[in-house]
Amino acid sequence: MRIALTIAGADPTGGAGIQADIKTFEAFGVMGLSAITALTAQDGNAVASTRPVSPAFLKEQISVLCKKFKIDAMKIGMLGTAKNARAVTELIKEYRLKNIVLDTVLRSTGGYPLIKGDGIKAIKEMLAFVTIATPNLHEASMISGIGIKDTEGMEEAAKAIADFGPRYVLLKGGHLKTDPVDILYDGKKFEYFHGKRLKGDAERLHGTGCILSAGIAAGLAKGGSAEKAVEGAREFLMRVLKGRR
Ligand code: PXL
Repeated sequence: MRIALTIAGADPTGGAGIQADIKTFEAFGVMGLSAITALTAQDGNAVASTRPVSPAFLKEQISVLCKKFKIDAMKIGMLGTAKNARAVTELIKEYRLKNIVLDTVLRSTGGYPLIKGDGIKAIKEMLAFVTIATPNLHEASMISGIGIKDTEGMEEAAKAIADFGPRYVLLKGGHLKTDPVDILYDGKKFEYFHGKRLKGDAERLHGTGCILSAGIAAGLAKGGSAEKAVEGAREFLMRVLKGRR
């Protein structure tokens, strides 16, 4: 069985974070390992507070797993602190980890900050070592410094983020005013993934980014191309959301 590791925060509702990632890995038939960056107290609508673990303990969780298992792919989500982000980057280099999906989580759907300290700087440093970065519109603006209103702005921001070094950028346009579209940039060309606007409250929709990035990691773990992994993860996410209605 192929193995995927998620490095992310714990969500007691199971809708996002580690719990959502493990469920996603299982659904793809991939064995899921996890290292927890932070605990969160939340009800699915609003995050009440978070408790990041120390960078030393996060490194220990990951190192112990890396020594025992051959990790085929990994997903990185909420990091909790800039220090935790830097600790993970060090381990990616140390263990030469590959097939990495970085969900550039900055805040919760409700707006609660999920990375403390200079998180954006630490995430920018990590970008050079990842296979696919999956920013949403807000994260892409914060990382690229480019205001995004439409797909033209998305393409511009994707190029700016690609300059930090990830092999691919999947810029998620779920928060566009028009129909949602995700754009995959491979450094040369753009592939558009068109979707339908879903209506729903934050409770039903929170965690969509987590499920998508975990699904992509599962696809990569199984040996699929980035394009196929994105396609498979998008289909899976739509099925999950329809089931939550
Ligand atoms: O969707 C971002 C996110 C990531 N990770 C955890 C979360 C959330 C949003 O609530 O709780 C643990």
